[in-house]
Amino acid sequence: MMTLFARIVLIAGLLSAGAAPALAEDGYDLWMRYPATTIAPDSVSVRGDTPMLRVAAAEVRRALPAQAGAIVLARTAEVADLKLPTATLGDEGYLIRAVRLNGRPVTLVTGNTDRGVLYGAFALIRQRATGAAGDLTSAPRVKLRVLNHWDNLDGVVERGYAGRSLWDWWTLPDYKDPRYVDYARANASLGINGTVLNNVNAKAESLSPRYIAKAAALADIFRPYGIRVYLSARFSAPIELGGLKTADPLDPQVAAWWRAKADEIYRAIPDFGGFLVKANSEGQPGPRDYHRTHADGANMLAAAVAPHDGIVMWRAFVYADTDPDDRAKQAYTEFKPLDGRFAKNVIVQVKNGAIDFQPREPFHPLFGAMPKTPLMMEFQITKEYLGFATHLAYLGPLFAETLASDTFAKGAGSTVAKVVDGSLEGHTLTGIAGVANIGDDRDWTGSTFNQANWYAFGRMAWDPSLSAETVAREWAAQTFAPAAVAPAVAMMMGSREAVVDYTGALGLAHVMATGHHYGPGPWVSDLKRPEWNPVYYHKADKRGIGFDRTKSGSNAVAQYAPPVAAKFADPATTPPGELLWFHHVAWDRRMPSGRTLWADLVGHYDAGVAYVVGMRTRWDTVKPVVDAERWQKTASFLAVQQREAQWWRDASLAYWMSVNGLPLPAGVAPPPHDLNWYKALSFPYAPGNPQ
Ligand code: BDP
Repeated sequence: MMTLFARIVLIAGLLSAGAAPALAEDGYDLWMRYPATTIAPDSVSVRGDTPMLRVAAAEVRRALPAQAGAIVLARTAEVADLKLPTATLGDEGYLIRAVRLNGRPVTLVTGNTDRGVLYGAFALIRQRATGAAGDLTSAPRVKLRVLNHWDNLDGVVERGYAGRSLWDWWTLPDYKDPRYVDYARANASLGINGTVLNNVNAKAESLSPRYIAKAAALADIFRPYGIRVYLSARFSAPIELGGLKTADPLDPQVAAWWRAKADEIYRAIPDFGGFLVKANSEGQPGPRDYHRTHADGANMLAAAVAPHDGIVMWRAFVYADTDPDDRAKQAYTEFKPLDGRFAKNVIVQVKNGAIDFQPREPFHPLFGAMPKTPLMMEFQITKEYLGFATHLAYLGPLFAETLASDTFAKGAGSTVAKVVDGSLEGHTLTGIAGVANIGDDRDWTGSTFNQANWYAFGRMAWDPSLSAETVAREWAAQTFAPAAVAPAVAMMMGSREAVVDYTGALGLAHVMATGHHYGPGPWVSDLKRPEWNPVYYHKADKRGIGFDRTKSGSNAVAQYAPPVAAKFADPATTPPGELLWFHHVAWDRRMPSGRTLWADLVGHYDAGVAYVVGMRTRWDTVKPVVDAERWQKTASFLAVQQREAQWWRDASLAYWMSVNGLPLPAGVAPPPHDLNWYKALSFPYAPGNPQ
């Protein structure tokens, strides 16, 4: 028998031998991993006393180490005698500067409003945590920086892979989970200033008095953090909740019902942001049901919220089973003629690409095509088509690629970013939305690296010109120990391209399995609506592969400004990454790489898998400097990703070979199973797919 002492010695020995270098962590703290010893409370002083200034000061006290020096938070009006250059700050920007106040050297954090001070406080924390220094001035380039939660009232998150909804609708408004405050802190730290609480596939009940009270409780919690609450509105709510016979937007009773509903919401939530609407899309009701236009529908709702300064975010994600035209063209066809017909407080929300959040899509042709209408960007942060929460895919490069795309709407340099930030046409109502990847998992987003996608969305919504790498570096510096930063950034930067490669490169899209969208399904051809089938998108046959969107095909290219249309109309000038999006190309076409299209495609699949192998190797090198819990979860997920990348590659190749009858290039490993084996796989309980 071991003595007690011997046992203690043994346990201590075991612990130190296998000890993690840092405390085990579960990722709950996100990028706000503050040091244990924090600043002395009296080193931070605040001029003024409002809920927002109070939370700003509390955050700084909590975040900064004892040696941070004296810090003063104040609105610019309080420090007018310093004559600081504050004109460019607007009502959300901030300035951080070393100054002397009352003869004492201090770091001043200031803004024209409380909100500016709040964002400045978080910027100071970020600056110190990333080892940066010096004066800092910043103001957001986009006004509405909004998360879209696709959260259902039963707690299921549509396309959510990080657990259930954060909102416990059942216990609200009485019980206020402290986590709601942490959610608000995280968003405020990035400058996110709005959140749509419920799914765009909305239930009318979200607008019932009971649920308005629940939304109001959340709004109260979020308010000091500068976050406004919005709701998705079901267009037919006047029928379902109001007992009306119609939801026709031109019916006076319908308009009156919405006005009264808006008044009711604003009584409970005085700073309610407004409505987000998915209408006449994928079975949702809308104005088209009454032969009215999207503008008729949007303007009617806009009139209801206008007296309260609310807005309507009206989605352009529409395609109809009655329209046989190329799905990629339908939103443009429907919305372009409505340019100039939307009310002032309507902003049209357009997905980054014309189909649906694929790993790569050319920018949506509506950007640049509706000069008289403010257009809001919609990105998807949750990775519905990029490996759910399990695959490591940093979306910064995807966001940046879209924002930097040149629409040529007003000549060269008319980037999507300039459309979205309003500078191209002088719009002041501007916005970026991100479909949230947040759930009630301890780490919020299902994996450590998915936190970077929430982070990147927020930072790039604030400043669409930030580079993906800058943002990755910033995030990693606040998330990992210094020695892990460079390897983490190196893993992240190529990770989205790797997903493109192993799911289908060169402009392939919508080749995933049905419903849950988990894994490959390029062979699917039997779904009710033609445009639900992957074969509709890739059009692979014995001769070639790809969707002809030139004049000889659907002519979707004509929806772009002439220089862009000309570029996309010719396979020789179409970027290789978008080739099969616009062209049906022979399998033996010579590619810029010198290989045939077929050999190139195969090469991309293998490169994608190889990248994941490389990420695993790199992740192994940081084991000594990352806490055991986060290291292990990431390592396990990378192993899953490698297996699934291989599966995508093998299943896809098996299918393409069944179509083109071509052998694999020399030295390439054949898929280990035949096509039927891959086709037979089924995943009835894959997450994120509400039935
Ligand atoms: C698709 C999703 C679906 C959403 C839809 C939308 O598969 O769950 O409802 O987009 O954006 O990507 O409305």
